[in-house]
Amino acid sequence: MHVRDAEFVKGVARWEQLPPPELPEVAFVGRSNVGKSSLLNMLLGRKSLARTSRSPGKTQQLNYYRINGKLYFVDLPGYGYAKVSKKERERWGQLIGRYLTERSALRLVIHLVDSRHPPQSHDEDVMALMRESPVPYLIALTKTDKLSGNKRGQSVRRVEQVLARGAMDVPVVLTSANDRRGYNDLWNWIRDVTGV
Ligand SMILES: Nc1nc2c(ncn2[C@@H]2O[C@H](COP(=O)(O)OP(=O)(O)O)[C@@H](O)[C@H]2O)c(=O)[nH]1
Ligand SMILES: [Mg+2]
Repeated sequence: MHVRDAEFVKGVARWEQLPPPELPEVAFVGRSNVGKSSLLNMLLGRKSLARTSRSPGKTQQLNYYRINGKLYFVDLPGYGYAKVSKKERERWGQLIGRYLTERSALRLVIHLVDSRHPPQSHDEDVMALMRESPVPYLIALTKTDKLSGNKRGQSVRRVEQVLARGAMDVPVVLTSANDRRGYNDLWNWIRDVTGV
């Protein structure tokens, strides 16, 4: 995929601030430190786009990036910040929960899970939400360059087992921002669901 243009558009902290649903949206969600910024930059062929928005408090916002004028990448606030108060976490849950299940422009949710660890309780929360959502959903295992071939297979099976408990049949894609693993798979999914 040739990314000619990738620009930060806005940060959204409340439902009313969402842009008009005129472009297809692909959302990225995952615990802080899972490698979300790195994976976004890998997909966009940029060094640091996913860090360049300067709006204050951006970690608690949905950050919209317009790609080639044709689709939005939506970087959801990383959950699992120890510093966020319970009240903020609840607000996070409400906005994100509603976004993931009700947003009409949303075509695909990419949930990042660290390949080195079993899914955490917050990961299972996202899976449970997506079980109730009509939106196509896939799991991207991150940082797979840190694992041997065997361990990569184990990591996929571990996630599949958790998904199977919820009777969920969801694609699991191995990715790495370091060696660009998963680049073609992810773009193929994105192209399929958005038609770009
Ligand atoms: N080995 C390896 N490290 C990674 C990879 N992706 C991210 N990291 C490292 O993980 C840490 C968190 O990455 P970042 O993209 O900022 O995560 P975010 O908090 O989810 O946005 C940084 O130290 C990155 O260098 C990867 O694919 N492989
Ligand atoms: Mg980040």
